[in-house]
Amino acid sequence: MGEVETLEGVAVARIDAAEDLAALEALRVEYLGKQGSISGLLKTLGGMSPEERQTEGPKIHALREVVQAALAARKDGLEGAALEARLAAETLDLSLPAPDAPKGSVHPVSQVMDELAEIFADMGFAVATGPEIEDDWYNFTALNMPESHPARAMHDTFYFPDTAPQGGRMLLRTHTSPVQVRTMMAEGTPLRIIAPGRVYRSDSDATHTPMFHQVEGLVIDKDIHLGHLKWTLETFLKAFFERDDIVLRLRPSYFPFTEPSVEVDVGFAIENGPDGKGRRVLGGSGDEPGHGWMELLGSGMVNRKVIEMSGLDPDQWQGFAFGVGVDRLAMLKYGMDDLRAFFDGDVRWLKHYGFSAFDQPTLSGGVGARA
Ligand code: 2NM
Repeated sequence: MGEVETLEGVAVARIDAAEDLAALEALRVEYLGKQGSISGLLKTLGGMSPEERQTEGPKIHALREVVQAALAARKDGLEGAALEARLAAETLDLSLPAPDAPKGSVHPVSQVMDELAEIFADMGFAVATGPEIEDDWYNFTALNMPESHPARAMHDTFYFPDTAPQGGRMLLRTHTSPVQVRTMMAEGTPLRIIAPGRVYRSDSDATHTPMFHQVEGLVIDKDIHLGHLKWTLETFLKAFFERDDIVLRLRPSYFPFTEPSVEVDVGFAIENGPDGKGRRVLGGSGDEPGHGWMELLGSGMVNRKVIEMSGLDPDQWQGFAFGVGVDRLAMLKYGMDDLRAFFDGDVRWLKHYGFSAFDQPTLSGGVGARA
C-alpha cells in the first residue's frame, strides 16, 4: 500500500473517532491546514515528472476529498449529538401542575382600566396615552385655562421647580386632557379615543389621594351633538355596571374646556346589604321613592377654542368629551369603601379585592365577571 492509501486509512479512522468539535478542528488543521500533511503532499506535485504527476495527482486530490468528506460527516454527527444533548437537558415537563396558590393578583384599578378599554373598543374608541410630567401649555393653556384663569388654582397643581426648555412651567398632569390635546395634534380627525391614566392633585383626605386615576373620552367628527354624548355614556355605564336599568340625568355645569358643559348624575336605590346596612346600588331613576341621584361624570361639547388650539378647524369639526374617576368607578362596582386602601399595598386587601390574571374582561363573558 502506498503512502497515500496509508495516510487515508489513518486520517479517516482518527476523524471518525474524534470526540468533540475541538478535536475535529485540530485534525482538520493537521491534514488540510497550510502546514498540513495533505497540503504538503499537494506541494510535492510541482517537483514531479509529468508522468509521475499524472498518476500521483489524482490520488492526492482524491485523498483530499475523502478527508474533507470525513471531516464534514463527523462535524454533522458531533453537532447533531450536541443538539440532542441540549434538547434533552432543556426539556420542560409541561404536565407539571399550576401552583396551588397564585402568587399575585390584578389590582382593581388595572382590572377596571382593562374593562373600560374593552367596552370602549367595542364602540370604536382607541386607547391613547401620554406623559404624566407635562408643561402648563398642554395641561392648562390649550384647555382654555390661560395664565390667570381661576381654574388653575382650583387644580391644586404639583409644580416642578424648573421650567421647560420652551419656557413653560413643568407639572404633574392634573387630568388626562393633555393627552387628548396631544392626540388631536398628532392624529387629526376624525377621532374616537379614551385616555386612561394617573393624575395628580395636591389634595389628601378620606376621599382624595394626591395621585388617582382618571379616564377621559373624546370624540371629534362632523355634526356631533349632545345626543351622541348621552348615548355613549349610557351605553358605557350599562356595559360597565352590567345592568340595563341605568338612568342618567344631565345637569348644566361649567368646565373651561367644554361649552356647553354637563354634569352627569346616575340614579341609585338604597338596598340593605348582608350586614343590614343600607348600600347604594346603581340603577333606576333617582326620582323614585327610596332612590337618589349620584354625581358621577363631567362632560360637554369640546370648547371651540380647545379645538382651535389643538390645530383643528372648529367650523368643520366638533365633538364631545367626558372625564370620570377610575378609582371611584372601581369602588362603586366592586364595593370598596375606602379609597386610601387602594394605594396602601396591603397584601390582605390585594388578595381580597384583586382579580385573577386569568380573568380577562371580555364583552361576551361579561366584563369583570369573576369565576
Ligand atoms: C372632564 C369633563 C369635561 C375633557 C375635555 C377634553 C378635551 F381635551 F378634549 F378638551 N378632554 N376631557 C373633559 C370634559 C373632562 O372631566 C371631568
